[in-house]
Amino acid sequence: MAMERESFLGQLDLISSQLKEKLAEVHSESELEKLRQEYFGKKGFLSSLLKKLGEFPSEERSELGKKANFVKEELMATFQVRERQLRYLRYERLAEEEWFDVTEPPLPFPEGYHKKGEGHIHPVSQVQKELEDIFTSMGFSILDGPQVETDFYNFGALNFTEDHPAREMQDTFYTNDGFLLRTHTSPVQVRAMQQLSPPFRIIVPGRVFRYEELDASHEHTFYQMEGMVIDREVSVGHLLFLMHTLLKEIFKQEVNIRLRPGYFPFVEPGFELDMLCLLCGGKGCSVCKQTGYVEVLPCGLVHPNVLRAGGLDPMKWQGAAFGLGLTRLVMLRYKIEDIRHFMSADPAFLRQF
Ligand code: FA5
Repeated sequence: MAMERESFLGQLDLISSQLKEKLAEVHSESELEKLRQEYFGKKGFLSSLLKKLGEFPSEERSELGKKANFVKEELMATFQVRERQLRYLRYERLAEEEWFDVTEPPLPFPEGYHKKGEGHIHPVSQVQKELEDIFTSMGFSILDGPQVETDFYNFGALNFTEDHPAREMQDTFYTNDGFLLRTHTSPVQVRAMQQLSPPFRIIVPGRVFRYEELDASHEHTFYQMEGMVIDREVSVGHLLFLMHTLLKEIFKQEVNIRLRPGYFPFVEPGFELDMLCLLCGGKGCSVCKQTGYVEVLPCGLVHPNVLRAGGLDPMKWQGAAFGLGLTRLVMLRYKIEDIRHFMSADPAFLRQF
C-alpha cells in the first residue's frame, strides 16, 4: 500500500530526533561508523525512507523531497560535528599518552657531518628570529597555529566561498578524514581573533604547503610569516610603515619597494608589495622571473567578513594584515638563486650560512 504524506513526515521527524539522541550518546568513532551505516547506509533508515518518495504523486514528491533533503543535510552536518569532536578527543588522549622528555640531550651528529664547533642555526630560522625581535620590539606577540587545518580556517573563514576560483591559486594536500595542509599562515588571523581580546598585534611564523609546479622560486613546503594588527582605527599608512621598517631592518639598507593592487578574498583593499631584486639589482634573473622585482609582501586591510568570522564587530574594529614569504626573503638576503637548495640533503649548502 502507498505511503501517506503525514506518515512520511512523521517518520522523517522520528528518524531525525532518534539520530540526534543517539549521536549525543556515541563515545567512539567505531560506534559512530555503525550509526552511519544504520541511518545513511544503502539499507539504512533514512535511505529506505527516501526510496519511498517514488511512491508519491509528482506534486507531493517534490515538496516531500525538499523537506527530506533538508533534514538529511542537517543530520549529516550534526554527524560531522560529532565526528570532529570524537576525533579531537582521540587526539587529546594520544597527546597525553605519547609524551616525551624534552630535556633529554640530543643524539650526537653523525661522524663527519660538520667539524667540531661548526654547527649553527638554519638560515630560515636565523631570519625568523631577527624578524621576531623586530616585531616584539614594536609590541607584537608571536603566535603559532596548526599545520594540519580545517577547510573552515584555511578558506571559509577567510572569505573564500566554496566555489571561488581564488581557491585554485592555493591548491593543497588533503587528508582522507577531511583535513588539509594549510596553504598559508592566514588561518591564524581568525584563530587569534577568536582567542585574544582586541586591540592586539601578532606575528605568526610557520611552515605552509602547496600543491605546486616546482621551479626556482616555488616549493611545495615553505615558510611564511603572517602579521596582523587589530585596533579601533587602522590604515594603509600603518601597514606601509610596518612593512618598510621590516624590510629595511632585515636587509640593513634602504630598500626599493613598489605597491600594486592585489586580490585576496580576505582583505579589502589588497596589495602586493614588491621589492627590487637584490640578486640582479633589477636587471632580471631566474628568481625575479626576469621582471627585476620579487613579490615579498602581499597585504591589505582585513575584510569585514573575516572580522565577523573572528567574532569582531567591523563597525568597532579594523585590521591590517600581511603575509610575508619568509623563504623567499631568506633567498633575497643570502642571494640564493634556487629555492630547491633548501630541500637538498647536501650539508655543503647549509654550511655556507
Ligand atoms: C598568501 O599566502 C596570503 N595569505 C598573504 C596575505 C596575508 C595577503 C595577509 C593579505 C593579507 P600568496 O599566495 O601570494 O599570499 O603567498 C604569500 C607569499 O608566499 C608570496 O608572496 C611568496 O613570497 C610566498 N610563496 C607563495 N607560494 C610559494 C611557493 N610555492 N614557494 C615559496 N614561496 C611561496
